[in-house]
Amino acid sequence: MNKSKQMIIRALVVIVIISGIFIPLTAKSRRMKSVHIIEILAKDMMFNQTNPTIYLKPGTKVRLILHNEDPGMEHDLVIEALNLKTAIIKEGETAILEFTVPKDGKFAYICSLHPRMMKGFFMVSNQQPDRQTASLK
Ligand SMILES: [Cu+2]
Repeated sequence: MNKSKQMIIRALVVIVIISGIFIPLTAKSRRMKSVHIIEILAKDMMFNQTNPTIYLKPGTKVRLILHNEDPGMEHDLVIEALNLKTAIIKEGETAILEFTVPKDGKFAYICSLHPRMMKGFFMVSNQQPDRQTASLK
């Protein structure tokens, strides 16, 4: 093997090592940036006071953070159609659901302990703007 071939091989090895380090990093930071955070406060037997409709696009990565600030009450958040549920939490506790929005549709979210009073909807569509009507307080 002559010297120039050795140098080419060495350069290729360096490129492989560098891309092996950086590609996973950039992919990871892109993933983290695109997570859509939804904060929901369970209080006075409601989610965010109004059980808001939350608009999402299919494929959105969601981190749903449920806080319970309802004295003496336990709550959870269940999306039956997507087979998702938080733990049942007490006042002062927080539960997190992470999921990828799968498809177009209208999906109810409820508190399984108070499904009549605590019920809202996720509207999933590419037509809707990617906005969140839910506000924390
Ligand atoms: Cu409840």
